[in-house]
Amino acid sequence: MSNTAHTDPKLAQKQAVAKSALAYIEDGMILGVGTGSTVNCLIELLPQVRLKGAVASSQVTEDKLRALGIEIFDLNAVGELDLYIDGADEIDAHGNMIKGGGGALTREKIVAVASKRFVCMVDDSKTVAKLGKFPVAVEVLPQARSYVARELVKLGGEPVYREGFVTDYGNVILDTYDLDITDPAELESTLNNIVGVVCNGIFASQSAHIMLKAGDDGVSTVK
Ligand code: ABF
Repeated sequence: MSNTAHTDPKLAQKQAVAKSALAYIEDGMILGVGTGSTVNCLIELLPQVRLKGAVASSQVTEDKLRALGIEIFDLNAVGELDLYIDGADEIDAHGNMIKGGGGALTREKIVAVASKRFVCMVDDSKTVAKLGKFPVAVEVLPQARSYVARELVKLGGEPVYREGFVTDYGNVILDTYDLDITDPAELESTLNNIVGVVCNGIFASQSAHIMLKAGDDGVSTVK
């Protein structure tokens, strides 16, 4: 058996962008922390800053933060957060994003909407002129799965059931390909209006305020 470890070709960019995100963290704050491999690079750096604690956007993130001794707060107990830092699967020039490849979209959206500022960290594979190559994750109540799938087809999408995956809230995910995302905010709202949909992976109403974009030449900031 080969012992060649799988290496992420974008790891260096993820580490660089995570390092630059540290500049947005203030002493003593309660930080909203996202989910994914880019955020994992940030979590590794958090012992360098002085946080009061964190609100986590997934159980996986929560476990990693606890392992570092960072106190976890319930969002209901802390009110509005000053800052949420997360990654994305795709982001356009306006800060609209597709998120949810990791399946934590609902909790991510809740923490994002409860935060004053959203800083999104991406490597150069994530920036797009128009959203939509990456499938839109639609979190659905299990009983509504077939109905919602038919509605997504009517919208021109091709939903694929994410088999063997259950969200932190006990729901299922339909990864939906081929949606026309000309107007991200409108499609986000249309998807939310389908009965049985809990949340969808278009983040237009919660677009990023600041995009930190890593490239081979360093990290640039788009506001
Ligand atoms: C999360 O992290 C998700 O919304 C998105 O799917 C993912 C990006 O992950 P990675 O940083 O591993 O590319 O925020």
